[in-house]
Amino acid sequence: MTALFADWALLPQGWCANVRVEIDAVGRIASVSTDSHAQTGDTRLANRLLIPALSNLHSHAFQRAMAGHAEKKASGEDSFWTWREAMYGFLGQLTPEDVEAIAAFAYMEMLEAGFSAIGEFHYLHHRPDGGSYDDPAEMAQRIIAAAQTSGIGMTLLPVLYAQGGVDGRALNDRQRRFGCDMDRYATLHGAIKHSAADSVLGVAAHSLRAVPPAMLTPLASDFGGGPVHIHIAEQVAEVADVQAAYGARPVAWLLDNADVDPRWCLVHATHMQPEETIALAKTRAVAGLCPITEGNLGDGIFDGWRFLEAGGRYGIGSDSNVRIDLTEELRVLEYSQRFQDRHRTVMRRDPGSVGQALYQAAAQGGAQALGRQAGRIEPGAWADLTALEADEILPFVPGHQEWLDHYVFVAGDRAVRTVWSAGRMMVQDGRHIHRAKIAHAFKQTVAHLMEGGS
Ligand code: NGQ
Ligand code: ZN
Repeated sequence: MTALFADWALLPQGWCANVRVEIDAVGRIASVSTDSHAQTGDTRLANRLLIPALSNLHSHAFQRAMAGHAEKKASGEDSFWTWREAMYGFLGQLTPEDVEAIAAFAYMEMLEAGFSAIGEFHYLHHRPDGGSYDDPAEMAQRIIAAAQTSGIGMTLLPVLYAQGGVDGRALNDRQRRFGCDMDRYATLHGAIKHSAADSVLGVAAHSLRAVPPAMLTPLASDFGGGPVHIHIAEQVAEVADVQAAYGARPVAWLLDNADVDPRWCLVHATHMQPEETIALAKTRAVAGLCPITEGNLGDGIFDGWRFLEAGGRYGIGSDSNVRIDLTEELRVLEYSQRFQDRHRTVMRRDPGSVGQALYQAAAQGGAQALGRQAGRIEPGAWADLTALEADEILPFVPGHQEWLDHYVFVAGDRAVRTVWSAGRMMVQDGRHIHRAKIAHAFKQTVAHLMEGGS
């Protein structure tokens, strides 16, 4: 048993003083006491604010290595769909070794940003020609290995990708690395299950474009009771495609044709009619918002206020990993609402700190989406914790307690000092404890990818 002692900690009931958190041998919180005293051997978190670390609910780790390489203007109109072509071109050359090095680097940056767990929406399964690796779960093993190297908590979401569009067209050459029919998917999922003991294992449908209706129910019901994720309504063109093919918009169609419940996470619930927004909120499923990527790709803006009013749950994901910045995700979420609604303080219903409302909603929604007991500092939860530097949260006035507004809106990620995932202290003084090694491997990987002419 180890114990942390913090002057201030954000507990489910609010900010509490002199908090002692005991962590057991497997990394769960054993006890939390307030108005307590430090004991000999406790780790004293002097001048720190202890908060639950966040679960990042959506990532394609490999895309980290193309960050900054798709921002050049070419002739013609650039869109999500032209970006996707660039992304396909990039992933075509990736080997399992490349994926492992890139993912470890992305996960390291996530930990440094204050994310203690990741939901990897993993679809890069096969060889470039579409054939299986000798171990069909080779790529998934690399993702798991990267999580272990970095120390981040993993929820692995092997993705079913079966067709090239809502009309049932075949995968194109560049999509072959993703493709599975139901049998191949079952083999893959079974192989992953054997090696993912430390991870939460869920399922994912890539999108309504890539998974035909008949496969959705077996996908959600035949692979255990873990999380179910799907890209749902990111682009207006996909909304129009689904509407034309199935007679309803993606969110409305899904709610009518699948048992959407709290296991589900609808990633990019961007384009919804008011009725869809309200109906989604009522399912208690999580809306997976990826504000930085959604801005980067020109997706559109989520209907935050209506969703919140209806009691909706959400979390945040770093998706394309073009920039890994936890507080920027929350700021872009709130600011996109302000741009859209021409109001302020949108993402909170009752009076109080907006930063805290954003942070706590994302902590709880993220943990729910990852099937991870986390997001709150309470006994039984994983010790997923972040210690912020109080001197970065200026003006730090005890008793004022709008500290997360200063963290989210003003200081940003630089306030993060120490991060634990399941009790493992992976970030100290703002830097990952294995940064040099992981960064070196990433740099070499990127160098050889550039030589390869991407
Ligand atoms: C993905 N990313 O699977 O990586 C997608 C692009 C698609 C985002 N949607 C490909 N942000 O949706 O077809
Ligand atoms: Zn995605």
